[in-house]
Amino acid sequence: MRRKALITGITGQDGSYLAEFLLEKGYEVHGIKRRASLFNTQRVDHIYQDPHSADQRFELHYGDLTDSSNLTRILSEVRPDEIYNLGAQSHVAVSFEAPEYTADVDALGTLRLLEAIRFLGLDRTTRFYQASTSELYGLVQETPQTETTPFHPRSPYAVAKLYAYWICVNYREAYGIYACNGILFNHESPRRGETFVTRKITRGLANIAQGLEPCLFMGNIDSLRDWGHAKDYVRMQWMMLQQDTPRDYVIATGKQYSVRQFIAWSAEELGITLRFEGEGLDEIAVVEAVRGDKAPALSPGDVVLRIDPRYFRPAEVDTLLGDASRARAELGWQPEITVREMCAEMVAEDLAAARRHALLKDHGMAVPVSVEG
Ligand code: NDP
Ligand code: GDR
Repeated sequence: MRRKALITGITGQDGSYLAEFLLEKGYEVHGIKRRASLFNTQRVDHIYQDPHSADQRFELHYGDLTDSSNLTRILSEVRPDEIYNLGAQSHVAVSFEAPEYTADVDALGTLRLLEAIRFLGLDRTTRFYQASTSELYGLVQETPQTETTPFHPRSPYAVAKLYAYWICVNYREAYGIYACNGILFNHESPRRGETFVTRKITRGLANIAQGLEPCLFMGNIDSLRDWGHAKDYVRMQWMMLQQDTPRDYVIATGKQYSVRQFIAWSAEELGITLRFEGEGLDEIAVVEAVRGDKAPALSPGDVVLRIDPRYFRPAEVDTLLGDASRARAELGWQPEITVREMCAEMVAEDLAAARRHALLKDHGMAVPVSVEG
């Protein structure tokens, strides 16, 4: 019998990589997709299979984590061996603007799935992965952070994810459900949403280099993160569900860099040397030199980055650094893609898109450029 996986958040960054990974492993992959006025399936279009085709192994179901009747129906139809709960309102800054919705999706959505597992009598057969997060550590109590570091969430997103973390542990202890939390540190890729910091930088600088945008406006560029590649992290999500006993694991690279450093690397990939000048709200990044043909719109002296306080958060997570020793020792996991390799990959894809858009613009066509986030 082919194994069946159900992924919430399949249209997101991780969902798309995980779906690819599981299809390669021979799984039948089901995904829950929200109804929207546009298709919104760009990240999974390349693996989409027509429902009329014979031997269909990839299927999307309309659904929403705020709707328990619909979740229960999908679970009863699919009866998956493994559920990966990746669906979430996943943007920390947005969670301050939509705290109640974030709690509904990220916290109660997890409960709804676990209850559906119980209600349908899948508690002995279906394994459950919960997308937990390093944001749980928030105001960090020790460095590096491990599975035993105390939590101190700093946003409505993180508080909602804290509920989801504990309800997962609780259903494991109370009902014996195979449920585990992957406490994942930031992970990125060319498929990262445009309003998360790394993608905002690689896409923004590529657009500026091609003359599509004048300047990047950023928030706290002193923030420190432990960034890995999403491809390495979804492999670990699957590995976690293959153990005899469910357990929670930190997934991280163990290396930490500032947002400013990521900006400098991204600029280097475009042949631009940047100089940071000024302090606080007056800090800017100025082009010092341009090499090669990737940034025809830029010259020395151009200002490509300014600070805009609108991107500061009401409460910030200043520093995160993970220790994935448990995952390494028990599962043999370690990341294969370095942050520099990832940055190069992201810039290359965003530059290719920016070049296409510049060509369209030259021919008088509208192109998507600025994003808030
Ligand atoms: P994305 O934001 O790229 O994807 C989120 C997914 O959730 C999208 O498919 C989105 O659908 C879906 N979704 C949002 N709201 C709902 C809803 N109400 N009902 C059903 N689905 C919904 O996130 P990532 O792929 O980056 O992250 C995956 C998970 O891992 C998330 O839970 C995130 O919080 C968590 N996480 C991510 C980390 C990271 O660094 N990437 C680190 C730690 C945890 P749509 O496409 O329609 O918007
Ligand atoms: P984060 O990711 O909040 O860590 O949550 P994000 O990339 O949004 O921010 C990282 C850090 O960069 C700072 N920053 C900015 N961030 C954004 N988005 N835009 C800016 O202009 C900007 N300027 C500075 C932020 O303040 C922050 O310190 C991500 C999400 O994927 C969560 O779902 C996940 O749980 C965590 O990672 C681990």
